[in-house]
Amino acid sequence: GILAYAPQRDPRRIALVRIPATNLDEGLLTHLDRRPVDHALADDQWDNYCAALVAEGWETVEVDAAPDLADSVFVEDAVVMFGDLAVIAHPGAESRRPETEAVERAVRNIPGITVATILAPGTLDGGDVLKVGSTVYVGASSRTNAEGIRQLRALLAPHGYEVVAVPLTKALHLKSAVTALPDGTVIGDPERVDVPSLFPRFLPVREPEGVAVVALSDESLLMSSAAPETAAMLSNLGYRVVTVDISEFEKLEGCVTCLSVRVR
Ligand code: CIR
Repeated sequence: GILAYAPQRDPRRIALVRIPATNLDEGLLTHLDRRPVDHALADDQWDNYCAALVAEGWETVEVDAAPDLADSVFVEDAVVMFGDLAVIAHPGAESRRPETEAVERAVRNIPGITVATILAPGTLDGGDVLKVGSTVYVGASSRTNAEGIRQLRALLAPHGYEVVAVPLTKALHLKSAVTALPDGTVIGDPERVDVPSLFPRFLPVREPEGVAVVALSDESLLMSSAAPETAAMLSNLGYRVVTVDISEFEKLEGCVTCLSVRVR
């Protein structure tokens, strides 16, 4: 007869993404001068980015489009995942605040997710939050304020995470300056973080676009094709590196991490 022999199913690996707005070229700029954005190319690059996630075993879930929210494609800033806990951000830039509503809706549709929210006067952008194991580095940036950091610390304490706040005056977001390899090594530009020695294992990289890596699994990384030296260095360290061209998003101070939220 047929025995109750449940096949081992892989847990769903979901990545939230959001299609670029029609006014993408009006996205906020802090450190870069405005350069023309090629919309058709941006759409192609976004498709390729999503395809790269799918090819690596991620299921992409689209947040409802927000055609008039220029920065909405940078979905990472609107929510941060800590296992089953979703923390809805309160973006530091006023123009980005309407982004969170549909992101929250999308997150609530995923079974098993609990939702918490950063509230005014607290501000927090997801791009300022870097998880390394149970340590959560948070950039005190122009977008994330002390109250936002306090709220995140209080929300995460019962879940066993330690929030380590990091002064950040030379980059837009913490993750525009540093990200983490699957083994917990923090890689980034020592010139763009105020105090690089705050990170116990720090690997400096030279290319500006090389600071951003998305850990797709324990052995594979997603990176921008604009950082070939860094890609070669990381592949020498034993990682399989997948690259995507995201030039149009880089013109708007976005990077590989900002274009998706990995639910994990
Ligand atoms: C902004 O200024 O908010 C957008 N133009 C770029 C956001 C990039 N997000 C990120 O680094 N996490």
